[in-house]
Amino acid sequence: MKRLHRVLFITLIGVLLISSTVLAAENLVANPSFEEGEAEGWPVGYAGFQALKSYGDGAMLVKDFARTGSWSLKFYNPSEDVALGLVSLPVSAEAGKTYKASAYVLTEPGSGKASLYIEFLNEKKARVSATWVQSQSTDTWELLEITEKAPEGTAYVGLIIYRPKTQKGVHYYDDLSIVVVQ
Ligand SMILES: [Ca+2]
Repeated sequence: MKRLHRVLFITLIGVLLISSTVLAAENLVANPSFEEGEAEGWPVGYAGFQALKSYGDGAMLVKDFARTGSWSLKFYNPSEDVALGLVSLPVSAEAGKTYKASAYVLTEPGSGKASLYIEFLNEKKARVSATWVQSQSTDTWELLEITEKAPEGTAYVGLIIYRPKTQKGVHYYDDLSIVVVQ
């Protein structure tokens, strides 16, 4: 009986730990798996960054590959060489808190590297800071992750999936997230 109590107690602690982890890991990104939007169009909850202004400029929702759900976002070579970037809609953030941004990317063989940025913005939604990681460009779904403390002046956080015009080819993105880690 004593042993059973101990097992129950350990199980209870385990359940509590798992619950708190799940709560702590709430994803702040809207439409993180790209399941909302128009086929071969634009995902709901994102805006174009820099040269990417409209449909057909090098990014679209496709069903060719998906890590979860049915859809992913495809970056491809548009008619001319341009940088490609999509920004998640900024969500409220607090200076001093630490945030982790992540995304999965699948690279077509022979393509360049894909990048993920975490961006902190002030109250006017102007950039306070941005840091980034680059893919290894493997041919399986690769996790890109970046963890940063929100600097002084932060009011919002967002992520950017980005490819400079020197990195050509085809990349698929799926399962984006921003979580508070502490
Ligand atoms: Ca998806």
